[in-house]
Amino acid sequence: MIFEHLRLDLQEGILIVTLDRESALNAINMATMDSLHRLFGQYIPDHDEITGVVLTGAGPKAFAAGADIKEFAEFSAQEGKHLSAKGHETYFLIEKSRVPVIAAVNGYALGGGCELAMACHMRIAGEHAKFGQPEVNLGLIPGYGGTQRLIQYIGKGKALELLLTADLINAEEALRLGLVNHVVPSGQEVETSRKLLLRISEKGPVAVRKVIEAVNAYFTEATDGFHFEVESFGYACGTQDFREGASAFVEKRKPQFTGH
Ligand code: DAK
Repeated sequence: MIFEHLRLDLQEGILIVTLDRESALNAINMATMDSLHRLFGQYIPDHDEITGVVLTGAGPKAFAAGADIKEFAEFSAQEGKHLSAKGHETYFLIEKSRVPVIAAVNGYALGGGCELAMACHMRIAGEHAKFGQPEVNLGLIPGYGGTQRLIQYIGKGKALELLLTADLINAEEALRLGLVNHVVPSGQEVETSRKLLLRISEKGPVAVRKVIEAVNAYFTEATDGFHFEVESFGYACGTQDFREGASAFVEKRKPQFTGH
């Protein structure tokens, strides 16, 4: 499968995905969106050897400086709506991925780029990273979930402030607000993310998947997250992974999970 504008590198089960349009600060054009859609919709689900994904941007300046302004500048209302729906679909595929996805934010994460980072399960920021939703500067609103996910991380008041002023925040402020999980020295974003995912890859794969699903359930309209947790707990109790995890504890050894 060919993924335009993406570079892939599989290391010890962790897939490093690099947005590869450095000359445009990795701005997300339609081809990139299509690649992300196929990657998370088909490729990753079809490859069981992938236990985690790191998403980052090429070069030292940007994770992604937004949707590609040059491409969407001439869009009609109908085209805009269509593209927004496609973006939502893609970002939901990331959020619902069976394996954890970490955004390694190595610079600007603006507009559609910030929205992409927010669709990931966790964010590790380099110390020079900058975050923002500057759409109102262009007479637009976020079109890839920014109005919804920013609230989930930083709360309504602060989200409204950032969305309405288009102000950018630095990595430390993003950490303070709860938008990112950790801030690391520039250049160490990917390695820190990879190590975190390697630790998670030692856990029971079914449990990891069910935790992601249960946390997502909290934010899914008409889904009772507590009920979902009860069902998922029961499911996990019936797995070989749980037998193995419990036996390994009793026998004082490391568990060998199979994901069944
Ligand atoms: N799109 C296209 N090209 C971009 C870009 C972007 N978002 N951001 C940067 N570039 C390009 C620049 O045009 C420049 O290209 P050349 O002129 O060299 O050809 C190159 O990347 C380097 O950028 P700069 O020369 O500007 O670099 P600086 O270091 O001086 O400034 C900057 C860095 C990040 C502050 C600046 O590039 C900047 O302000 N960029 C734009 C940030 C921004 O406003 N991003 C867009 C947010 S709005 C939609 C759904 C979603 C969205 C839109 C529509 N639909 C469903 C239709 C989302 C919209 C957004 O993301």
